[in-house]
Amino acid sequence: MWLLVACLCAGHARAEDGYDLWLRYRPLPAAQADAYRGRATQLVAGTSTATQAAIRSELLRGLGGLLGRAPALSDRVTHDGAVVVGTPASSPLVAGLHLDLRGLGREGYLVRSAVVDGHAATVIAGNTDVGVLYGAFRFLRLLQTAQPLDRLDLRDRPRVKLRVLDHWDNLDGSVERGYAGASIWDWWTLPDELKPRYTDYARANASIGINGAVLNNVNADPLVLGHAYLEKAAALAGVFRPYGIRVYLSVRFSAPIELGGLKTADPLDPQVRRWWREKADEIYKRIPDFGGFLVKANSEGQPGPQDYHRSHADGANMLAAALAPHGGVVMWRAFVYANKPGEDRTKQAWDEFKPLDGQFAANVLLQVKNGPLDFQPREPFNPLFGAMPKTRLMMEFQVTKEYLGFATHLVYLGTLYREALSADTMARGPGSTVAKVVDGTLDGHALTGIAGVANIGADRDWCGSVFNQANWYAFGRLAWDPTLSARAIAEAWTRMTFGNDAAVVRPVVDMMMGSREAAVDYMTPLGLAHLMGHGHHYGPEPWDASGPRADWTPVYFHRADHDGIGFDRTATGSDAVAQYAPPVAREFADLGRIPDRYLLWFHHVPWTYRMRSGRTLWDALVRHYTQGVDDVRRMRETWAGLKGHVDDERYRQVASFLAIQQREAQWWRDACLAYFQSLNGLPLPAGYAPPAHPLKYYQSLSFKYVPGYSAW
Ligand code: GCW
Repeated sequence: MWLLVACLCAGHARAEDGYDLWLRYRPLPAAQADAYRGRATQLVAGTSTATQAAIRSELLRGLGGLLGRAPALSDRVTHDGAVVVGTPASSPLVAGLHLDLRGLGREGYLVRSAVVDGHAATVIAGNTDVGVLYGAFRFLRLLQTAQPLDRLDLRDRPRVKLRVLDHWDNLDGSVERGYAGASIWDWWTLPDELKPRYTDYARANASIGINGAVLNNVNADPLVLGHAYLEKAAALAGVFRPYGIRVYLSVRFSAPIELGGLKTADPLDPQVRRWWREKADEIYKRIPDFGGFLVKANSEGQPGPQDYHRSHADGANMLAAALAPHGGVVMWRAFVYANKPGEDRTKQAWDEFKPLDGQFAANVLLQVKNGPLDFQPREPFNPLFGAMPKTRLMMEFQVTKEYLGFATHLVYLGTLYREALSADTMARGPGSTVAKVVDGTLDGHALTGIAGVANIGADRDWCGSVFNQANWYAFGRLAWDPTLSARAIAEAWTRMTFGNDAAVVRPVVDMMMGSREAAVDYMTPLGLAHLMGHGHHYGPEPWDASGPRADWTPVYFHRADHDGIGFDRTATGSDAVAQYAPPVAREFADLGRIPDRYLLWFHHVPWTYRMRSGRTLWDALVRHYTQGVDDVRRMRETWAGLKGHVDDERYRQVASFLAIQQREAQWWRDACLAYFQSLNGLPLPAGYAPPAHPLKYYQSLSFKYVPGYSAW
C-alpha cells in the first residue's frame, strides 16, 4: 500500500498534458493542506462490489494525491478524522447512524460531519453504491476547490434522470464533428483489450454525474447491431457499470433490411417488429442494463418511418415496444427539416412533432436541440420546449464546437447552456423555463433527460484543448442540476484544473464567462446564424449560395441585400414566431421589445434601422464584430499575464490556440464586414479599421482537409 501511495504522491512530477482532466489530485499547497490536517486520516469503506472498490480506490487516489498521504484503511473508527463511506446495507457504521436518506433517491448522497464511535468523522452515504460514489466525488471536489470540511451537511440528488453523452463516433474510428482526434473506442481491439482510458472516461463522467453514453454516431451504421459489435459494446458496458454508466446505441431505422435481410423496415410490419424484439432480447442477454436506442430518422438522408408513410410516433413506439420489457428507452431525435420543402427550416421540427403530442409510448423521449436551427453560437430556445406537455422532451446540447471554432477557440459553453435552460417558454405562465420542461417538473414527467454531443476523442487531453474540458465538465454539472450557475461551474472547474490561486482563478473565470459572447460577436452577432463555410463549417462564408439545398447556405439565413438584412420570421414573413407561446411570440415579433441578441433572427430590417442605442443597425453590427475581436485580444493578454502561474505545458498550448483564435476572429470580422459592405455600400463608422483584404481575397479561400467533416 505505501508503495502505491508513494507512487501516487509522485504524481506532481507527471506532465501536465491534460490527461487527468479535472481529477488531477496534485498536492495542495502547504497552507491549504495544513487546513485539512487531521482530516481524512482513516478510510472506512467496503469493497464487496465493483462500485465500492471504485469508490475506495478513488478516495485513496484523490486524498493521497491532494494531501500527500492516503488515509489508512480501517474497518473501525479509532480516531478523529475518519471518512466513513457506504449505504446502510453495505456499512454497519452508516446503518448505525440512522441517517435520513429519504428523498435522495437512487443516485443522491449526503456528505455530513458526524461523530462515529466517539470520534469526529465525515460520512458519505447514499441509498445505493452509485449514490455514494457521487458523494465521494463531491467530497473530493471540496478539497480540490479549497472548501472547508467543518460542519458539513450536504445533500444532493440529480434533477434529471438520464444524463447522457452522445458520441458521434463512427465504426471506422472517425468522429463526425469531432476535433480531438480519432474515436476513443478502439473498436478493432475490443472486446479483448480494455484500455485504462475507458476506466478513466468512466471516472470522469461519474465525477460530474453523467450516467449514460451513446457509443456511436446518430448517422448510424447498421453493423453496430451485429453480433461482433454488440460484444464490443458489452465489454465497454462492463467497464462503465461500476461507475453507474449505461451504454446506449444509435440505431439505423432500416437495420432490419441491411442486417436482417427483410424486405422492409415498416414499423407496422409484424416481421419487422419481431426482428427488433429479438434484437432487443439479444442485446439484453449481453448487456442486462443496456440503456436503449438513440434514433435519427427521416433527417438528412437517414431512413425512417416516413419512408413507409408512418409517423415518427409509429417508428419510435415500435422500438419502444421492443425495449420496454427490459426497461430500455428510445431517444428519438426531433432534428428534422425535410418534411415541407420551401418552409422555413427552423419551423419544420415543430410542424412535424407538435401534432404528435400524446402519441409517444411511455419509454420514449423526444430529443430536442436547444435551438430550432442547429447548435449555432446563439439561437433562441427551441419552441418545442413547452409545446408538447404530454411528451417527455429531453435536451440535446452540443459539447463539441462544430459552429464555435472547433477545438482551438476558447469558448466556454456553460453560459450558452444556462441561457437555453433559463429561457422562459411561458407555456404554463411565467416561470415555465426550459429547465422545468427538461427536469419534468413543468408537466409532471418522471422520465427526463439531457444529452450532450461529446467533444471527446483519442487526443491525450481528451477534448483537443484544456479549455474544452470545461465544456464536458459544465455539461455534466448542468445535466445533474440545470439550475446551477455557469460562473460557479467555471470556478469549480478552474480550481480543479489550475489550482486555487486567486491570481489565476479570477482572470480565468472572467475570461471563460465572456468567451461565448465574444464568439457570437465575431461570428454571428445580433441574431445572425449559420454564416459558416459550407459543409465543414470552418470560417466565414456569408456570400455562399452554392450546394444542393438552399437551407444549408448562409445567404438563406441572413437574407442581406442592398437595403437590409435579417430573416423575417414574423407574420409578414415565415411566421416562425407563432410557434412560441403567445407572450413570447409577441415579444419576439415586436421590434420595440425584442432583445438585440435575437433581432436579425426574427426580423428583416434596413441597414439604417435605429437600434435602441440610437445607432444604426450597420454601425451596431460593425461594433459587435469589432468588439468580438477586441475581446479575444484581451483574452490573450489575460492569458499572457498568467505566464509562470500556470505550468508551461498548458500555458503554451492555450497561448498558441488563443493566437489562432485571434487571427480567425479577425478573419471572421473582416470577411463578414467586407461582404456586407459590398451589398450595402455604406462606410464603416469613424475609427473602425477597414477589412485587411478585399472581399475577393476572403472568397478565394477554400479548405479541403477540415477536421470532423461529414457530408452533412
Ligand atoms: O449539426 C449537424 C451536423 C451533422 C449532424 C447533424 C445532426 C450527426 O452538421 O454533422 O449529423 O447536425 O445533428 O444530426
